[in-house]
Amino acid sequence: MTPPTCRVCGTPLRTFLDLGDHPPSSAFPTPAEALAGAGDTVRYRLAAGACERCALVQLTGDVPHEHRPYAGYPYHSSGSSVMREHFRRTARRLLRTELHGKGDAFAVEIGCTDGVVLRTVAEAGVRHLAFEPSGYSGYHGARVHRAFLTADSAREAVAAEGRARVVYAANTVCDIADLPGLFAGLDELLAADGVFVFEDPYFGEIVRRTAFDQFYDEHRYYFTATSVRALAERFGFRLVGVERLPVHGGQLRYTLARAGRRTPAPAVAGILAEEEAGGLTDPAALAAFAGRVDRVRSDLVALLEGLRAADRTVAGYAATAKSCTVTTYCGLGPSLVPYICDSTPAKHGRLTPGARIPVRPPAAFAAPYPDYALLFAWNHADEIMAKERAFRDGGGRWILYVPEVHVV
Ligand code: DWN
Ligand code: ZN
Repeated sequence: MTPPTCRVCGTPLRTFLDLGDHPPSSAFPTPAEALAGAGDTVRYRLAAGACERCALVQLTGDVPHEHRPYAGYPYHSSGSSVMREHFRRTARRLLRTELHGKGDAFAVEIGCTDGVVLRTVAEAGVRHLAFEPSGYSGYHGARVHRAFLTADSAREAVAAEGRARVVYAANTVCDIADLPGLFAGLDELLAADGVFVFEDPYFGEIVRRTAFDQFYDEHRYYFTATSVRALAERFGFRLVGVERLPVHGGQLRYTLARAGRRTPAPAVAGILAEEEAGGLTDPAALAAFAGRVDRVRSDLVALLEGLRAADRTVAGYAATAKSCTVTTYCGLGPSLVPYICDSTPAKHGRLTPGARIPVRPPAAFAAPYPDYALLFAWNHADEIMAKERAFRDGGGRWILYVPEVHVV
């Protein structure tokens, strides 16, 4: 079988992780659909590889949908107060550094973080537009162009609004299979001295925390500063800024400018050197990561089976996209995790993809509290554990599996 090749440069990939066949992470069937053998029956091979030439870590195979199944897509970034504040702070930073005093500046967001960023930008009187193909309407009044950013859609926007000083994206670029198409759109859309600022899960943190659940169908790419530098240069841009972010399990925020327009900040050389020294995508490091992932699976299953044998009650907390990877790879079903409580109304009364664990509203968590709660939204642990203080005070215990299986 021919080895998979890099989606950007065509070089053979070195596969380092194979988690088996998985359902789409956002396919939450109703009980009736599940009974009829529908809703979540599509499977794809969840495996990841590193490009030997451009260092881009990526899913090695195709996924069931080239773009997210946007009809009824159930993810809303505003589900977390920490994330809402993060996006407000980000918008204020962009206003201060890139948009302040820039006359009739125009700011664009790809994907829309529920409109939090653009509403903050709009309140400062800056023209704005979101390229967001989903039909989700809760964008708090932000101006949304229901399209993917491509050279054509960019030309349309420029004809109407002029070129953009800033294009921003959060948790979106890693989902976009056609990166050459994205950069063609950016080239049409960005002003000569404009910047493209985007943030995504950092592969360095995924490896450091053994956060294997960050691998799922929507995340096509797992960026590093090294791979983003190569990507930028391939399309006439340069990596001129990089910033570590604590959100979503550890992210990097990248700032790209057109070649020759800005001097790279010292932090760029710093992280590139750190990645080089750390051998982030060396075969041995990646094999060790895969070994740790296997260990998490055996430890988590052993813990849950032990709790079941001791007649202790367990519930899942937050039916995250990531949870699909964990339940599928570890073979967790309702016999080990009888239900998951989640704050997304679109998921209530449905079953999780593949594992078919019932999803219940948040109120079910305390009615009555389980003995143990398996936290699938570990990236929001501080916020959730504070909110659910009474669970812990009443003797409840949290099960976490990042960076290894442990109970708090
Ligand atoms: O990359 C992506 C990230 C940004 O968001 C998307 N592809 C899909 C999604 O991934 P996720 O579902 O793993 O994201 P979160 O933010 O880790 O989890 C969101 C889920 O957790 C929602 O179903 C809501 C739920 N949740 C909850 O039930 N109670 C979340 C919080 C904060 C809570 O308190
Ligand atoms: Zn490549």
